[in-house]
Amino acid sequence: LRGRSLSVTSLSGLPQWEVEELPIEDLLLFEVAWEVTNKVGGIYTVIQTKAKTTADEWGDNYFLIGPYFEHNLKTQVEQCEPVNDAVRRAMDSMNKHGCQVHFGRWLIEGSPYVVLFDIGYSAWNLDRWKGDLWEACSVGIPYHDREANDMLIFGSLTAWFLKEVTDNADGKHVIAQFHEWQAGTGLILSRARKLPIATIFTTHATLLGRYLCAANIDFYNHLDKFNIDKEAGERQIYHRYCMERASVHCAHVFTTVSEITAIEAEHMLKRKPDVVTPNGLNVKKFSAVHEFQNLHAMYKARIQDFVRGHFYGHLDFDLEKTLFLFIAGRYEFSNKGADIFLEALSRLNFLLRVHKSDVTVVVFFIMPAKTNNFNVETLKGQAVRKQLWDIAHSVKEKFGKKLYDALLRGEIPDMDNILDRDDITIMKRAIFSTQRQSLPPVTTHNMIDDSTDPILSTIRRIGLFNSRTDRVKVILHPEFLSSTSPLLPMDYEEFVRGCHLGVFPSYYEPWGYTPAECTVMGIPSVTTNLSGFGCFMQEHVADPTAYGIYIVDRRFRSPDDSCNQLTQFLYGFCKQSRRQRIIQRNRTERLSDLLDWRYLGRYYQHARYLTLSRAFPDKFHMEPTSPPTTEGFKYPRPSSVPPSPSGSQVSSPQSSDVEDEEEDERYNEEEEAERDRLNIKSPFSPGRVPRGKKKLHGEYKN
Ligand code: G6P
Ligand code: 1S3
Repeated sequence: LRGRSLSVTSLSGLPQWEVEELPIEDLLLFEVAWEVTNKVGGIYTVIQTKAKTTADEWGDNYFLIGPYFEHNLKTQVEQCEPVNDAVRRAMDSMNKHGCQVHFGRWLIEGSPYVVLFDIGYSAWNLDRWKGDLWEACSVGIPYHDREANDMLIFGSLTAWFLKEVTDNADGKHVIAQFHEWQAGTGLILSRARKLPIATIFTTHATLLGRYLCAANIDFYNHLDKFNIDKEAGERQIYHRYCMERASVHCAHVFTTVSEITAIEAEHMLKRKPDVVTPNGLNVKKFSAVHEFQNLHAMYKARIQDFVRGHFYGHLDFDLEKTLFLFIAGRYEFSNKGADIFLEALSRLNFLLRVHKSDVTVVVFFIMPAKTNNFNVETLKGQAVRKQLWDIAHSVKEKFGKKLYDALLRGEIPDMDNILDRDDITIMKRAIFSTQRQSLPPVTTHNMIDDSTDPILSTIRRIGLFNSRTDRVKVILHPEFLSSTSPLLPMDYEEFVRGCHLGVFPSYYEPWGYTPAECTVMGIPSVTTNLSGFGCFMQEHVADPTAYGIYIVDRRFRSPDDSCNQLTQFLYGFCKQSRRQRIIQRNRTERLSDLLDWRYLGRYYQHARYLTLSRAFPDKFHMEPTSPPTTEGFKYPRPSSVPPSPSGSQVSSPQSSDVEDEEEDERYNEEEEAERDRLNIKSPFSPGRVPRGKKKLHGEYKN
């Protein structure tokens, strides 16, 4: 009988924690998800960012299972032969029986092994497998739901594969973790066939939660009142909901990504999750703090260039006093909070105008919708900018040459005549060409559903048309960003770094990676107390606002009050000085340890141990104990922020005018002191490590 053995580990600034040590050499771990090598949404980010820490821990005994798509395989996977005997035999057997199973290393950090099933190739089994599912749990899938049918094939292949693996596992115990309902059928069938595996089911959102919230229902105040079977039936997702619910109840261990989704799952799926596994990121720290600040300046310059082109002829605002805000993600208008964001922007526009602020706000909406490519006006803007740049450059060259020649002759040139008539004419023509009859466009693409698109319709209603008097300008970019775009050639990470604030006032957001990604890049963001991330930050940071995490209350306030609160956050942000923004970015970046998989991965470790102890109680023993917790640990309020109530009302680093050197010095000392405080005051900290020394295995090393 193997007892629970623990080891202690730590990450700077955070309390130490215990890790359940598993006999990895005697185990095989499989993680199953539709998004393995296949980017659809947030689950891809979970799997891809977590791969490194899991592969580091599990080595060659870790495998990801996903669907095969030719393009994904060619671009992301290096094919190879499996070294593991059980996996090789399972693949051989399936391939011999008319399946196509691919194997290789996924070319991401950690390069984990992937097993990919060709769904189309095995589709001829569909009817038989529908019968199997019916026998296992009496769930039928209608023929017209192509996605659910694909998931059944995927699940059937997974269960088949796991059967072959366990037949050949040579005494090794198998853990299989299934993500979301799409992978759930594999779990249901494995359990119905009594395969000797320890299972975990992880939900990243509930089907009903997503649907009900999108219908603008007051979801969180009625959680216990829904007739969920009826709701699922009315929305024609009854079979999917059954697949989801069966997966949840078949699993030895059920997990979800946040406390708020745990409550939702209890009501929508009728099982309380055993473990909450918050989503992390693969955090890479720069050795010097100023490096990420430099990146901000560099990428901001690229965004400024784009804005110069987009607003040509209307560039009567100062780009040095222009803030870039953005919202990004799946286009779910109200779930992602685009509705209240637009309303708040309209109020912000009013406030900036009446207070005669010299700040301009340019807001990007990066949400993919159906389009017919870029529109002409937008492309023209960038062409005009390029033309002006070329003209300025050639005139500058001529000017420079004349100046140089004059200096060589020992003369100061006659400045009035240094430009000839032709130069002036070219420049005048260029200025004339920048005149435009229309306002700078609100969208960069030709939208297919232009008249019914919810963002555009709202913009029409609130009248944010990018006119000269507007202090808030809006740009809808209905396509994900790419460094090969002819319009805005930046990838998402570069774009985020160049912006000032990410705004994600979601109503339905089980976790919410977008604000988390902002945080690790040192960019402040707005989130809500209905998002998993927002609740997590509220729990672990004493004054999130001071760290650049603005949490809108969408749970206990009316929509109008939430919108006012958001407006106040945005207006407060606009009032900050550059120095205050720099200080705030430093603080935001400091929270990234909290979001590191090296820290959050322990919840997955705990879930794995728990499932082993439930599936194989005679081999793995676990004392009844609660999951790992950081209860009581909070990032303290930064020392320059005064105690509440005044401190909690202001949104930013407090210093009044902090532009001189003395203030810089004070700031640096304050930073140092805070870092120390984090180490000393943590209730978990066993003692202070002397500065300049690192504690390794209980010993101080230089
Ligand atoms: C970074 C750079 C500074 C730059 C600043 C601009 O901190 O290191 O050189 O002045 O960004 O900040 P802002 O918030 O105005 O974009
Ligand atoms: C879901 O993706 P979504 O954007 O549809 O899963 C993500 C990963 O767990 C999570 O961050 C997000 O909130 C969910 O909504």
